[in-house]
Amino acid sequence: MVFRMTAAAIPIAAAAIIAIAQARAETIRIEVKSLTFSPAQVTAHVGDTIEWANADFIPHTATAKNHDFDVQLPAGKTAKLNLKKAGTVEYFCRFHPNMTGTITVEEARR
Ligand SMILES: [Cu+2]
Repeated sequence: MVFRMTAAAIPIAAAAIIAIAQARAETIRIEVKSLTFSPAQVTAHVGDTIEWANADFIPHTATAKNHDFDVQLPAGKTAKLNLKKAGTVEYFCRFHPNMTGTITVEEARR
């Protein structure tokens, strides 16, 4: 017996593949408190989301040294970034350049 995928089945299969990829993606939370990123170093995978939670009463940013991203972190708010490519990115806060962190992004999970 030959399995044939009908045209109607293709979108369903694609949706299933996307659902699996999303199920494997993780959200990595970084606390922003007392002018520090904690943890300062995280490892993630392509497809994961970084979520910064700013517990300070002043705004910060998560700004990549290589200009890959520049995320505003208003006081008391969270902000998210979806990781789209592998590599190590160092970032800092534009308002407080002593605040630094590193995200090591590995290839997507399989
Ligand atoms: Cu700051």
